[in-house]
Amino acid sequence: MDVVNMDGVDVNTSVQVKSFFDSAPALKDATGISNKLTQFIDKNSSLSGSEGPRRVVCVTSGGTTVPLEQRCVRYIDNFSSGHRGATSTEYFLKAGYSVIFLYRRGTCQPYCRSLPDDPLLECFELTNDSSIQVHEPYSEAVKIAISGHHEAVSGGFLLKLPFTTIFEYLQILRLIATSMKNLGPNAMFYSAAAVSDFYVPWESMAIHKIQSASGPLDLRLAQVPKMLLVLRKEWAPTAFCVSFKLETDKEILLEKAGNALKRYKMHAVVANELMTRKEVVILVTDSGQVSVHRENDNSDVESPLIKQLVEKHSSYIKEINT
Ligand code: 9Z3
Repeated sequence: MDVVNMDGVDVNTSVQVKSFFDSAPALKDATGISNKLTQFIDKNSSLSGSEGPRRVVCVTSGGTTVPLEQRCVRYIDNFSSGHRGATSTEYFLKAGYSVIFLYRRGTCQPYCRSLPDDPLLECFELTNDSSIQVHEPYSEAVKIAISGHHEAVSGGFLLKLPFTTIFEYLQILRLIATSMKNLGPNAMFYSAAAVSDFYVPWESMAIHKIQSASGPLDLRLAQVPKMLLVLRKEWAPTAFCVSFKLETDKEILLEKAGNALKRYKMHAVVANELMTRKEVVILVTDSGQVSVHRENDNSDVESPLIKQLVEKHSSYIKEINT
């Protein structure tokens, strides 16, 4: 039998969470991040849209790394490109939300999806008089990137916070969640980041570069505590919470997504399969499962997905407020 705290998190998870944070290396510039968050939330909570107070969504994006050494040379990583998070951010902004974009350094950024891999070198060229101009084939993509990004950031509607390791990710997520508490049901979490399931606890991690001369390496990885439940129950108890379930085996995807919905008390789980993730996702809620498809090869599955989530969020806010 699980022993459960007042807030619904089992005691075992609480102990693991406490030990994760107690032993994590201190977050660099925690005060600077907190100040940015306070400013962003204060500004946005005083704004209102056509449907009441402005809503704020935290979109997490890209994969966390697991360092193997404290003075890190090697780490475990995963495939996530950050495309889902960046694209979804654009659609949330379009829908009138403000977005806290918690992203893995170096991954895909909102409004930059149509730019080439090395935008600075490929999109710009030197003219004969040594000034810089946009290389014609990219002029439209560059305009979209600069104007979209500028409008969102200078308007105070987009706050971008980078992470690399699992330690940074979870520490920043906790800061975001606690600063969003005042927004009540107008807050949403959209957890598209691919979060490591296993990690090396800081205190049992080698300090220096692991030596290959010592022969084959045996590593014991601890399980990352199930933070979704803590997010939902302790850090942001009134927010609307959406998580993602990724599998490569279609047969187990929906069962796993259903389990996540119940276990972590999510309001919605987006189930996706690795190979088809850009074409179709399945939205799993208490009312059932709905397949969401992109309209054509040139459109984004995030467009209909965000539309459905915004509707569900509206119903949730209404229900809480009545
Ligand atoms: C997702 O499932 C995202 O949709 C993808 C997006 C990572 C597949 P890309 O960044 O890919 O566009 O290349 N994110 C959540 C993945 C995840 O780790 N979920 C955990 C799980 O499946 C729950 S937190 O157990």
